[in-house]
Amino acid sequence: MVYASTMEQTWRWYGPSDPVTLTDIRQAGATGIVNALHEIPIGEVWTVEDLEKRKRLIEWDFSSNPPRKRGLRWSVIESIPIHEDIKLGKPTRDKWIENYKKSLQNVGWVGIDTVCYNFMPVVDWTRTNLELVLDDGARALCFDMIDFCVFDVFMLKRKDAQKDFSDKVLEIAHQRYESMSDENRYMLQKNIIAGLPGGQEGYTLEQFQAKLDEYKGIDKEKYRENLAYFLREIIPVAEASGVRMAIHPDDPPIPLFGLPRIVSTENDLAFLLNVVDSISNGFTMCTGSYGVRPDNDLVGMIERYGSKLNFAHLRSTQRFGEGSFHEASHLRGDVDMYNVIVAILKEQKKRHSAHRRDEIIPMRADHGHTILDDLKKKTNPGYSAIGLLRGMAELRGLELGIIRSGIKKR
Ligand code: DNO
Repeated sequence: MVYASTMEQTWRWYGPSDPVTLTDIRQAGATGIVNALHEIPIGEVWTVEDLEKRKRLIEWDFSSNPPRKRGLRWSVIESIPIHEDIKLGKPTRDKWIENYKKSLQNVGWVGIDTVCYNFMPVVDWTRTNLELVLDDGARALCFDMIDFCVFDVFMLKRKDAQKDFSDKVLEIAHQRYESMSDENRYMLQKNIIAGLPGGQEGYTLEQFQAKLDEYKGIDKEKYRENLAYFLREIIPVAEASGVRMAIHPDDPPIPLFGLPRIVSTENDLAFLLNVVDSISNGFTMCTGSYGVRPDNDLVGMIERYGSKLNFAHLRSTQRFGEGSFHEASHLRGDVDMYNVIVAILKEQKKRHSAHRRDEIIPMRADHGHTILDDLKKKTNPGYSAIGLLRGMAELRGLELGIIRSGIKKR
């Protein structure tokens, strides 16, 4: 049989208030936990004490006497959010960058080796509907360009917003806006700007507009410079601390609200990986985010930049209409999951031959459908247990099949 190691199966846990428990995650077959100290205000230092406390909670079960290991390790932090002053390139950024460096040193000190983060301005991941009902009755997250246009042009009334949409989208959006109830309009606003789990912050309409205004004058080039400045500062510290950074792509990978987006394409990736050439300056291959753009060649991106692939979010999306998509089940939709996994496993083999210590790449099933019993429960959108369990089970089965049949692109 061919030698090949499997990826590390991880699961995003939102902390003690997550309805999905660590025991559930263990039973789902994951061995790695993806977690963040969401309670720490953006920009503040993550202390060794706080990190160790959370690590103990994740890795040890104190309900038994004596306490025993749960069989889970805190493998990835997702995310240490970046203060807006850094993104905006304000003079005060240096103070926040110093804090970020301290956090990374502390992360390395407690033995966590991967940090996922993003450089999206103002909004983190964005969806217009968190409960799209699919034809099998499952609920899925959705980004509908018409609804997005309704919000941007007719509710937020952003200056010149109509220039960002086609005439067709504008016309349908206008009709839809007119026919929407106040409650539906409120729900749409809430979905877009009130903050999704793990995202940055929530805003009111006025706060949101004020945030957007701060970005006036920051175009793509300037924004790239701000990211480059940040990377030049923090990557050497990450490297010295044994921490691998994994930048998450823009979700969705297109400009929103006239804001610059710089992690959406292969060209963007090439730019940022080039700023500092280090294994610590790596990326998250989020197949669902990059995969929304038909011009992104996911398999090629892994083949070309795999040595810097530090984390994988495996999920698929289904495009529809003009720029819209919903989350598909993990092996369906637009993502060629078979060849994505082949490419990742090939990268692991290369690392094995090169005796790299980070041979095993952590992956997690991302954004499951809400199905079965979870339809009756309160869950974190995209992160209900059963949907993710289904996704993870499908992915691990596919991975095993690929390994047993010799890891060949097909
Ligand atoms: C959503 C996630 C994002 C991601 C951050 C990474 O499910 O993929 O919130 O965690 O963008 O910084």
